[in-house]
Amino acid sequence: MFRKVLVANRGEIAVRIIRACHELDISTVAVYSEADRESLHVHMADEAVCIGPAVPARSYLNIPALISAAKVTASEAIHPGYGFLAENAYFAKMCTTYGITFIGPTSRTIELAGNKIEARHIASQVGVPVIPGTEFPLVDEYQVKEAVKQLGLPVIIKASAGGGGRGMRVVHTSEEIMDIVARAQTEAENAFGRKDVYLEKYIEEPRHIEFQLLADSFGQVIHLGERDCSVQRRHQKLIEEAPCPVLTSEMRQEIGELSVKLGKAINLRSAATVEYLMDKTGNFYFIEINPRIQVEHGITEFVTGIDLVREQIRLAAGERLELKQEDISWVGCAMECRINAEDPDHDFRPSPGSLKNYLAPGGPGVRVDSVACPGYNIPFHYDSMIAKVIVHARTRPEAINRMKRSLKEMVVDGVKTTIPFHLRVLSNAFFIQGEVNTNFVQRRLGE
Ligand code: MV4
Repeated sequence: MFRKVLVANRGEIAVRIIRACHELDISTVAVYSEADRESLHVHMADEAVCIGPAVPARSYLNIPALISAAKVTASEAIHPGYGFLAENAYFAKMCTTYGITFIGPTSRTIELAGNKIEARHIASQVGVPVIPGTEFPLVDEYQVKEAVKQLGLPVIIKASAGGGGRGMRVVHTSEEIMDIVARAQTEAENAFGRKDVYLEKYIEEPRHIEFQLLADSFGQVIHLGERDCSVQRRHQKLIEEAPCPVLTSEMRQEIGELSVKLGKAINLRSAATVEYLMDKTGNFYFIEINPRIQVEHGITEFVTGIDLVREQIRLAAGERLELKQEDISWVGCAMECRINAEDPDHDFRPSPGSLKNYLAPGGPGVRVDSVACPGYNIPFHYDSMIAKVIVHARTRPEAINRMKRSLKEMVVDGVKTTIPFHLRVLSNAFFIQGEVNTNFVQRRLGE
């Protein structure tokens, strides 16, 4: 096992990783920008290194600064968390070049996952259902027109290097399509450095369901079931739950096994998530694979009892998966609300500033992952999530009830937060019925 791990991230995920390391008796190194000097992750780690100014490009995205920090502290491994460099194949490669273990998949797997056209191809080869669409980057008008004839409108144009909702456009009429393709290519080139775009049939009002994978370096891959992340707004997830309220155990097993096949096909190790859309008739379609720990991993931890970050570290150290698929079972229902410093009454605009009073909820079945405390100053340079409230209960109605109780107990003074929004969702009749899809917030709450 590693003696020392550097955590290349900030905020609640840095704290989460430090906790997992300390439970494994691993010494920790925090890195921080000038804006995070007083942050909780800096206090909790055994050592801390300042890696640059607040602007992410010069600190948390600064590869030479991170590799140097790992070298001077004699760290044997780097955990990238999520966001920042977590899906940067070049960073994973640089870690390896400098003799540091990257706690995540290989740079080759990250590259594959980052190429959506390639990932779709591999998925369909192993029998994972993919959304009907084009198998190659779009090149000429004839090809586009033929594809639209086959698929029918509406279609969606996606950047092969995009993901998480970035670089997508829905097309409703065939007259506009060539203009939109051209614009999408230019945008993709500017945003991602690769201009490839492809077409898919547009799925209306789908549920967003993702399967958690764990893999070791000996080719063993297991799945830990799914999370329903349909409650989101402008591609920002707001509430996630496990299990998905409408999935049968037969479907879980079928899609789980297909996800495992895909994991094996891309030589996965560590943790990853396979994302699907589920249409109104219950059909599943693969959309992308995310080779990282995700924000919402805690709900899977609650229902399976498995510490995913601990597993990531063990697996990166070359240990075997101790659990077989038959050993995995799911208990109860877990739900997560992301508490953001945003004003839900004003289009969720950021509400940065200093916290005055702060009190996290507690009690049975409640977990709060956060770096907030009274007086904490929320830097405007980074994302606005200040806490994740995660609850676990025997049934979904009990989980909803426990979440409402927790959010009412929580005190966050000094900034606007998404708490009132969450309380509205938790009392919404459609949500209570488990009737959610990616248009829920817009359609049912009029946001
Ligand atoms: C789609 C889609 C409908 N049809 N693809 C958005 C995030 C990215 N991972 C894929 N996304 C979508 N792809 C087809 N063919 C609708 C979405 C989508 C969405 C997906 C998941 C969660 C929230 C979403 C919100 C709007 C659109």
